[in-house]
Amino acid sequence: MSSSRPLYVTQPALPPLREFMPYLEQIWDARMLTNAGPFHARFEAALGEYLGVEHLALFANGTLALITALQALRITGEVITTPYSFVATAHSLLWNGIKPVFVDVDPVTLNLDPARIEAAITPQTTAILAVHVYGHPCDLDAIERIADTYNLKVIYDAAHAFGARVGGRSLVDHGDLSVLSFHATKVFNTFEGGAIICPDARTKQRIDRLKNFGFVDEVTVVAPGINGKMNEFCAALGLLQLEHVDAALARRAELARIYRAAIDEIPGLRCHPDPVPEGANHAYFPIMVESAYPIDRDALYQRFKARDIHARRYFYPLISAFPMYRGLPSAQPDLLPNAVRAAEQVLCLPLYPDLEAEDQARVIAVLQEAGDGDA
Ligand code: T4K
Repeated sequence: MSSSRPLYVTQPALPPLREFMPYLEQIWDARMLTNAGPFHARFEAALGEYLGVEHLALFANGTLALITALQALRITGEVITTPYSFVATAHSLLWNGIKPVFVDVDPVTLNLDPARIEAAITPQTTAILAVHVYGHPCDLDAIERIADTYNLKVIYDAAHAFGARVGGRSLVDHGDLSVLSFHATKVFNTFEGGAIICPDARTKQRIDRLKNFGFVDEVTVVAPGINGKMNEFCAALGLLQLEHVDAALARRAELARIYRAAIDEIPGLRCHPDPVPEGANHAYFPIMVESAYPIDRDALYQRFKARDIHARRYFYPLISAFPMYRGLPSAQPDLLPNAVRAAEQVLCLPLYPDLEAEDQARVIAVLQEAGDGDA
């Protein structure tokens, strides 16, 4: 007998509340709520160890981390980026007075297409802001080659990439800086949160100052920094979440395997990407609804909605279609055919560690019925 509860694209993974209570008691006792408290220090160290990186700075959320990452590298002028992402990616550029230059995505990975980057470089270009969309790696080598050739910085928006690995190494350990999000909807959450992974202690020091208003000491401010600090509640939760994240990743992989096996049998639907890269974190489960399927992506989205299943069209509309971007020459849809197609075809299905087998079966049944042409 199938359930009829509403299903969302994700549901935050949380540890048992009883496990969190001792952490809360410690915060209450210490009365240290934020500004680099003891849990902040412990979580930062434990997270670095988990990710296999030496230097990182915690943030209140991924967007503030992105904004600060650009400031930390003193990025100005034009930055090459992708239209196929969450809007925070490009907004971080506008917040810094930087002009985004959109470049189309690769049709297979849906990440920034390195083959199209060089043509977009001008004397004003200072950096590439690429996104590991759905946690799948960008073409790291090709992007690095271009950055080296043209003396550009590389920032990876790795908001989706927690726990993903490439060649046995953490995916966030690439580029000049990588930025994580620990938002409630992410693979690893601290309610709200984020981090910048950086190459050395000096860069970390600069980032730590920038996220604390630019303070160096009680009386010295060296930059117009923002308030990007992670508080003790979120840091304590993060510390505890680390104990559970491997089980959550394993459960995601299992659910993804079940989806793939079912969807491979349905003509007109394609799992993205196919095959799934080695070391994937299964942060999302995107499918492409192609023309051979009896109904289009939006009709399928509505059909799910009518059954209280809230799949999401990540990422539609494209960032380049929003009012603050669509006037840019690089935002013209005919220059971004692969991103436009993806925005029309992709639907992200519910995927989270607590997704019950019967609920996943409900999702698959909708795909099968619509695929059979049933009304
Ligand atoms: N770069 C990229 C590539 C990103 O994807 C993001 C964020 C960022 C940067 C910025 O990082 P942060 O500043 O957020 O740390 C969500 C998230 O708000 C956003 O974090 C995320 N990307 C984006 C892809 O998705 P919405 O507006 O789609 O979320 P919302 O509230 O509709 O949530 C989706 C579903 O999740 C809901 O239908 C129900 C469920 N849900 C959600 C929340 C917040 C829960 O069950 N519990 C919850 O607490 O943007």
